[in-house]
Amino acid sequence: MFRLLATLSLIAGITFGTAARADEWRYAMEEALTDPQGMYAQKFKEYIESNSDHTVKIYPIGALGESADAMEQAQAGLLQFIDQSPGYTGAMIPEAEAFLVPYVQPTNPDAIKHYFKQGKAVNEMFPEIYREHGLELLSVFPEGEQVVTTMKPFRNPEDLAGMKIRTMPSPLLLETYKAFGASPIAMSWGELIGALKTNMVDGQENPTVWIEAYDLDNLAPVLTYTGHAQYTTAVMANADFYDGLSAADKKLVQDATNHAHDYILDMAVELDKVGLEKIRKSNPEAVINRLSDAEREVFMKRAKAVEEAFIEKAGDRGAAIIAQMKKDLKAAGQ
Ligand code: 6CS
Repeated sequence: MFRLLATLSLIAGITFGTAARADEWRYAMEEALTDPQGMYAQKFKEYIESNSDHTVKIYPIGALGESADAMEQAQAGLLQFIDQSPGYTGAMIPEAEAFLVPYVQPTNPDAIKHYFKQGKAVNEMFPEIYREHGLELLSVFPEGEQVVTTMKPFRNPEDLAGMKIRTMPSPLLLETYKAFGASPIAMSWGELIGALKTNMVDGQENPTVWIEAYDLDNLAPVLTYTGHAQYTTAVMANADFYDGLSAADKKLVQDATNHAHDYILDMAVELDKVGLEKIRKSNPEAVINRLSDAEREVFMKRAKAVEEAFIEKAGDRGAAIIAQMKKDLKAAGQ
C-alpha cells in the first residue's frame, strides 16, 4: 500500500510530509525552448535547480500532445507547471479572454513592463479566477504585438471582406475577426502551416518573433500592425501541488517566477524589434504595414462590439476586469 501511495505521489508530484527531498517537477509549454515561453521556462528551471535539490523537466510543444491535452494533464496533477496562452485557455476560463479583447493590451514598448508587473488586473484579479479551475497563476507575460499576416494588404474592414483568417481556438478571437470584417476560422497551431500552404486560410495573427521563427512571413507576406493586441501567455502550477509545497518550496517557486518574469519582461520589449529586423533581412519581399491612427480608429470602433460580447459572457466580473485593464493601460502610460 505504501509503495502504491509513494508511486502515486511521485506521478502526481505531491509532496507528503515536510522533509526536504529532491523532486522532479514537470513543466509543459506551447512553444520550443528557443521561443519566449522556452526562454522563460529555462530561467525558471535554472533558478529552481541552482537554489534547491529539485529538478524541472521541460516538455516543449508537441511532447505531450496539443496545448489542450497538456492542460488536462496539469489539472489532473500529472504536470506541476504549464504555460498556456489565453487563446487556448479562454475556451475553459471565459474571463481569460479579457487578454484577447482588442485595444485593451499595451503595444507601446514603454507601457509593457509597467502593465504586466504593476497592473492590478493581471496581478490582483486573475489569480482567484484561475484558482477556481485548479490552477495557481504564477506569471502573465507578453510575447510581442499581434501582427496580422495576409496574402494581400488591408487597411480597413472592407479590405478584409472574404479573407479567411486563422485564429487560436478562442470564441472571442472569432468574434474579433468577424467584427473586423474578415471570415475567421479557429484552429490549433499544429494545423496552421498546412492550412496556409493549401490556401485553406488567407492569413493569421501572431507576434513578430513567432512569425519570423516559423517562416509565416513567407506563407502570407503582408504584415499589418493594427495595434489591437499584445500576445499574452500565462504560467500556472497545479493548485493542489502548490498548496502541498512546504513554505520554503512555495517561496522557491515564487522567487523563480519573479526571476523568470523580470528576465522575460526585459526581453519582450526587444523581441518585436529583433524579429522585424530579421524578417526585413531574410525576406525583402515582405510588406510591412503599420496602420495610421485614423485607420486604427475604424478597427477600435468595431472592437466595442467584441468588448460587449466578452462582458455578456464573462458578466460583472468580466466588466470589472476590462475597466481595470483600461485603468492599468493609462497608469502604464499608453
Ligand atoms: O498561434 C499559436 O497557436 C501559437 N502562437 C504562439 C505565439 N505561441 C504558441 C501558440 O500555440
